[in-house]
Amino acid sequence: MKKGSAASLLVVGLLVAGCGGGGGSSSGGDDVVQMKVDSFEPSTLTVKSGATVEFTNESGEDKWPASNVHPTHELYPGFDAQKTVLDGDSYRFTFDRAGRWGYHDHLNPDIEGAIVVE
Ligand SMILES: [Cu+2]
Repeated sequence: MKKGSAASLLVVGLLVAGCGGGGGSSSGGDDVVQMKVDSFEPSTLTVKSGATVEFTNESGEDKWPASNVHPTHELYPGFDAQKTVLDGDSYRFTFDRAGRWGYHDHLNPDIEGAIVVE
């Protein structure tokens, strides 16, 4: 007759304290397009469907990112800041339609870029 031995379990409670505090760098999950004086950087940005792209104004001037085609912006309705984005400010838009979406600076339509949504 075998005698069962009672195994004692050592329960070790591990507290995993996430990644709190610290110096949070600006490496968020968003995709970023920098709006420069005379260009968008990168000029073409590829993102996954559903991604939110942040257009940051670092130009020192007013900017207005909007879908082509100027001036009606009907290529991708909704993709339009609809107002001036001031220097240091930003505009965010969530892309959920696959395709290649050309856009421009509505205040300076020669400045163009594209968002490729996969
Ligand atoms: Cu326009």
